[in-house]
Amino acid sequence: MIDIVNRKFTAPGGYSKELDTISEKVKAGERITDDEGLLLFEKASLAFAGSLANYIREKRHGDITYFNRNFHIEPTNACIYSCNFCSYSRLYAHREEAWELNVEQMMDMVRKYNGKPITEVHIVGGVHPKMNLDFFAELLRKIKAHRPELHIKGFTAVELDYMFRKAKMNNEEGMKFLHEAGLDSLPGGGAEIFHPEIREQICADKVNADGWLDIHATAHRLGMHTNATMLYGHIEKYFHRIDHMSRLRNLQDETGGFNTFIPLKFRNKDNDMRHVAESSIVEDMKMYAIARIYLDNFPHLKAYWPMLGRQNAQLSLAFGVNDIDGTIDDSTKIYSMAGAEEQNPSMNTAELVMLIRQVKRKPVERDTLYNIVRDYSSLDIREIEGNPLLN
Ligand code: V47
Ligand code: SF4
Repeated sequence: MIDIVNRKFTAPGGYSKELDTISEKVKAGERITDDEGLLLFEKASLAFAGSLANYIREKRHGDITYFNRNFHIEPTNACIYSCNFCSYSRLYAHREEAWELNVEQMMDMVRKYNGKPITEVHIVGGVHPKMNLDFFAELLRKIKAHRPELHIKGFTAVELDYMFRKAKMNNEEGMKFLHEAGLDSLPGGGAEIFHPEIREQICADKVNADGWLDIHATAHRLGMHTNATMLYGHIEKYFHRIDHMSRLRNLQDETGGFNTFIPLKFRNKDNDMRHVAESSIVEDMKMYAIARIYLDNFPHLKAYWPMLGRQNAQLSLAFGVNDIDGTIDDSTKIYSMAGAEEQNPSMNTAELVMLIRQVKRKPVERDTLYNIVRDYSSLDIREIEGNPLLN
């Protein structure tokens, strides 16, 4: 790690005074304002935002880059909602391509990992009108009975909002019920863009910003950790991104329950927003960098590699990102159907470790809550490849 505390990040052009103030604040560990966040989007070069973000990343995490070993279950792709950016939902338009798994089929997927050293199952899908709270509670109990130590990260606030309302429970009652059944933490999906100007145009019929935030606040109050996402790079303006991150930063000040922020790049294949161009890679890296600078109270920033592709995920490690999610297997459909870089996202541990090492960072396996499982930074790669427990 290079000590750059005293290095000056000089901003070019007409806004250099304001940008210099941001640089001073970052070096002093102070929070930037919403206006300053907006200025970074509008006026800062990628190099300027990136060097500040990398400074914060290295101060907090050094070269450590986390990954975890998980697998995904997608109970269904049928969904009562009709988000315009979604290429996944198959309830109405393409019924013949819809799937729904019963509890036993999902337990078969869990059993497939018997003896394999995964630490997390990630369960997210569409909002199926018939999959209710009791159905998912049964699944959670069965997973825990089969493999008690497996961390269950499941259900977006959108799925939970529907389940709770259908069961006539408030957020606290519903969350307690699922937590007692075995739900450990929540993924960050369903956040999209909170600002109503955009939310009403891209996903008008699902839970709104306050509803999403209340579900996460409720989980935090029960001692559960959660993630947060933002779907960016479509019709939103920069101030909508700042508004989104501001609501998250405020809630985090109150609860401290968020682990990770995950910017999700909008992909335009096969959905009702296919006429909207995708963001450039420069824009993507700037998004990561500004998120790292603005969200000073979020410990971690994740690049979801199946969406970005492997090389761009490597690049993001120089722009504030310190986590590249997990090994995953090829059951994840929500992105491949939207045109993500990786059509069959699967990487084994040796591949992930190499990917991180190639860009001179330290690969460290974590569990969902960022406890260190194993440091791979100096393990011989042949040792990893030859050991089924490491691979
Ligand atoms: O909320 C849907 C996104 C999210 C598209 O918490 C799209 O660790 C881009 O929440 N282009 C669900 N994105 C996935 C999710 C997630 C993923 C990885 C890790 C974690 C975590 C959570 O997928 C949705 C939506 O924002 N999405 N369609 C699309 N066309
Ligand atoms: Fe349903 Fe989620 Fe797709 Fe929206 S993004 S239509 S809630 S599956």
